[in-house]
Amino acid sequence: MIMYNILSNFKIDGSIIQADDYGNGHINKTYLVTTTSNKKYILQQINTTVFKKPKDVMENIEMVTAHIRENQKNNPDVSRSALEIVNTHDEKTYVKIKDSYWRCYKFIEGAKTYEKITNPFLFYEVGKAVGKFQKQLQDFPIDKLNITIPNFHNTPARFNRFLTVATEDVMDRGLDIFNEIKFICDRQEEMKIIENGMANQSIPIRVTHNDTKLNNVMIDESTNQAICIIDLDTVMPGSVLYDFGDAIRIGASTAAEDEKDLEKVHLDLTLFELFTKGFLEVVRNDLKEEELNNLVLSAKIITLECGMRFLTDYLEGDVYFRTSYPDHNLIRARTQFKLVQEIEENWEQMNQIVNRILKTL
Ligand code: ADP
Ligand code: GN1
Ligand code: MG
Repeated sequence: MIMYNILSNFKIDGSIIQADDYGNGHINKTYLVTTTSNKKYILQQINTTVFKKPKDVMENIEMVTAHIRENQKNNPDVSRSALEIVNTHDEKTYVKIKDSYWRCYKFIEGAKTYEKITNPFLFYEVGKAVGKFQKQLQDFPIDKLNITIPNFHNTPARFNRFLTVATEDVMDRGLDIFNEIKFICDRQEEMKIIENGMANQSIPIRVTHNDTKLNNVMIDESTNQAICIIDLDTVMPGSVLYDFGDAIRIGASTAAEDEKDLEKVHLDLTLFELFTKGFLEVVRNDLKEEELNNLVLSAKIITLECGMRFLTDYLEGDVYFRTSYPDHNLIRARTQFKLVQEIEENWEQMNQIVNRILKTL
C-alpha cells in the first residue's frame, strides 16, 4: 500500500509532494502530508487494536466537532476551534483499505502541541482550554455518543484487569515488579472514589474528552493561546475529573512521561496552580461541590490508573501503547507511580491551592 492510493480517496487540494511521520501519539499512526497547492493535511491510520469500531469513533468526532463549531460560530477563529475532517470523494469520514482504516484532517495552521511545558503561562492556557472543552459540550446530547472504549477510565476495572494479567504473567516479566504491584494494591480503595461517585450520582456524568494530555492541546504559535483540543477518539460520557486529572499528570510533571531518572520526576506546584486557575476560571460555576472537592484526588487516581495501564501493557508484551524499546512501558509506569507519590506528599498544599483559587472566583 502506498500513500498515493490512500490519499487519492480524500478530497484534498493539489497532489502530494511530501509525507512524513508526525507527532508523538502512542496510539494512531500519524503523517503530515504537504501538497502542490501548499496545503497541509494530517493523515491517520486508526489503531484498530485499540478502537474496535472506527465507524463509531468517526461518528463521535463528526458530531462533536460540528457541535463545537456551532458553539463557536461567532469566534473569528472558528475554523481552528475544532478538528476539521476531510471527507472522501463519496462523502465518508474515513476509508477502509484492506484491513486498515484511514482518516484525514485539515492541518491546524499556526499552532503546535508541546511535549513539555516550556513557559508556565502555557499551562494556564491549557487549563482554560480543558475548561472550555467541557463548557462547549455541556448541551451536547450525551446519549448520541458511541462508547468507543468501554470502561476507559473505570479505574477499579483497570485494577482487576491488571491483577489478572499480573497473575497470568504471560511474558514472564512479573518477578521484577513486586514493588510496583504492592504500590498499586496499597491504593485499591481510593481508586474507587470517582467511579463510586458516578454510580451514586454525587459526581455527574458529562461529555468528557478522556485524553487531555498536553500534546493533545493545540497552542497558537504567535499568541501562545490554546486554540482547541484534538485527538477526539475517546470523547465519551465520563467525569470532568478525568479530564482535570489527566491534564495534570503530564503537564504539571517536571519530567517526560518516560524519564528514566526518577530523581527528575516531580509535581510542579506552580504549574498545578496555573492549570487549576485557568480551568476553574472557566468552569467554576458549572461544577458541583463533589467535583470541586476531588480535583486533587483526580490527579492522583488518573495518574495511578495510567501507571497501571502501562504496567499491564508491559506484562502483556507491549500490545497496546507504541513503544521504542523493550522496557519502555515499565519506565513509563514508574514515572507515573513517582508522580502519585509526589501528589501524596504535596496533598495538603495542593488542596490549599485549589481552595485559595476558589475563594478568588
Ligand atoms: P494519537 O491518537 O496517536 O495520540 P493524535 O491525534 O493526538 O494521535 O495526533 C498526534 C499528533 O499529531 C498530535 O499530538 C499533534 O501534534 C498532531 N496533530 C494531530 N492532528 C492535527 C491537526 N489537525 N493539525 C495539526 N497537528 C495535528
Ligand atoms: C494514549 O493517544 P495518546 O498518545 O494521546 C492513550 C491515553 C493515555 C496516554 C498516555 C486511546 O494517548 O489514554 O493516557 O496514551 N490513549 C488511548 O500517554 O488509550
Ligand atoms: Mg494524541
